[in-house]
Amino acid sequence: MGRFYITTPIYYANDAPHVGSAYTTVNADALARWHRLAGDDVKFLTGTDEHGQKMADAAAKNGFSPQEWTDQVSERFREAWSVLDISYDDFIRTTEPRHYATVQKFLSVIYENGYIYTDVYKGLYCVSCEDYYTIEASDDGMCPIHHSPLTEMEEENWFFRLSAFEDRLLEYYAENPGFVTPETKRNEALAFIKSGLRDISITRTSITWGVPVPWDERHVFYVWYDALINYLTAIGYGQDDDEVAIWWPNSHHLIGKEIIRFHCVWWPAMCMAAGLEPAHHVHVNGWLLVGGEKLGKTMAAEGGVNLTDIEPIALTKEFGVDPLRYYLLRETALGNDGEFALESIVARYNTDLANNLGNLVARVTTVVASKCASVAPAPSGDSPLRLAAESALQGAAHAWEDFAPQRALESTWSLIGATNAYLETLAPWKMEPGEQVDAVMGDALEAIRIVAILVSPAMPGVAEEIWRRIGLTGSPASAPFSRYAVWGQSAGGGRVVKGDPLFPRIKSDE
Ligand code: ME8
Repeated sequence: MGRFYITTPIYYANDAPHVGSAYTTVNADALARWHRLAGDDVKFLTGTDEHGQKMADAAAKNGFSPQEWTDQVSERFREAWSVLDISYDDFIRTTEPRHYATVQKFLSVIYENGYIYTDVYKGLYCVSCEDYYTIEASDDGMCPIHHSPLTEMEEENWFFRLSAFEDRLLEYYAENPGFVTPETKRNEALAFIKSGLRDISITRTSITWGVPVPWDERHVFYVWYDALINYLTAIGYGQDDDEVAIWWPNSHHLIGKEIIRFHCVWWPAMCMAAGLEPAHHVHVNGWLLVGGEKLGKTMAAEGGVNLTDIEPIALTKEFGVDPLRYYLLRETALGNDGEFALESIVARYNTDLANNLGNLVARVTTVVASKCASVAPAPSGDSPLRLAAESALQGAAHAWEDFAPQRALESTWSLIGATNAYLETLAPWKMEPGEQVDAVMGDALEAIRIVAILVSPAMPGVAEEIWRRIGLTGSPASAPFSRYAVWGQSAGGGRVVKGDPLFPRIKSDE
């Protein structure tokens, strides 16, 4: 049995979740579910990032204190994740006392190790990014991501000696080629390190909404510097060394590509400065785009898109929870950018879900009802579908291990396709009740059983429903799949139920 500690970025609690935040969260959830299915001991962490200028501004604009505001918004994230069936084990808020304790402890170690010093900082700041830009990196004085004017800031701050870690980071990357995936994103991080690292300002005196600096109470930590440490708070850094020793070497951060620099440069350097190995692995996802632009809250606020079009709960009402999850996992490789469009959700739904999966389950349950008196026949040992099932299982397992839900689902759908083709060739619906039809349906039911197991990380609700319809007890998510998803495990005899269509077709506008 392995261990798998998966984290999402902690989302800014300045505004409600949108489908971009749901994208990373659903992917992390499916990966967590796969690893539980594989029999691993899993810890899945998500949460909200609640400090910083942006939060203080959003609270003031809405007439609340920062704490009142983040209480409300953080709750909206929990609600959205509950609707989306996100199986997190821990939800962290950076305003919790446990986080303050870990941040102060971790940063005191770095301070004592001599990597923090004081100086004056001057630069161009983007409040939406909570980040400084050099004039060269800016877009003519504007933020290259938000296209809003950058503000000149000058502060006496505490600094982290990031420049001291250039060589050690390069060494670490060389020794750990799988630290950042995919390769293109690893190269981006490496290019950044090789371009030369400047020390970073890690505290603020301009705001009070943050974690106080233990050795200088006039300052609070800069929001990014406190946020990254959440990954250690959740495993008890400073409180429980055993927990850290168990989980940290098995840590996987899933992040969006705009925060590579923080997670792949700053964060490993911070860990090194504190005498801790960096996280085990960072996987970088691309962006969901609308009209080529990153889909997000700022965009909605600027009127670029209709907020209701990107609100996850509204989308689940329109398409269903599992179909939305399926779309987010299946449409784009986790690492690439992809255009988000309601028409593509409809197309995926009608093709993959209604025509392929839904149709397969409907056909099989209907024929078993009419030709086998609704009792599931047992599978045969040497069915031609056996090979298709074994190869789908193997393909899916490798893909999930590689952080490639899209490929895992393609592999799963290859078994759905093979089973539909098998049924079309043999046309059991034309056969008389008897041994022949029993043999075909026993094999088709076995293929569907394995499909239900393989789709369960992506569509947990649908998988349970299929399980029930093909007359099985227990759950498709019972681990470990290596024993469970093997051809010939079911003995037959269950009561098969014909239900309403799993995925009623959606009429598209065209
Ligand atoms: O950056 N496409 O929080 P955030 C894909 N608080 N993923 C998207 C997306 C899109 N259009 N929009 C957002 C922060 N995301 C910090 C993180 S971690 C220590 C601190 C996802 O609310 C993606 O994972 O801006 C991105 O990295 C994250 O949401 C940013 O969320």
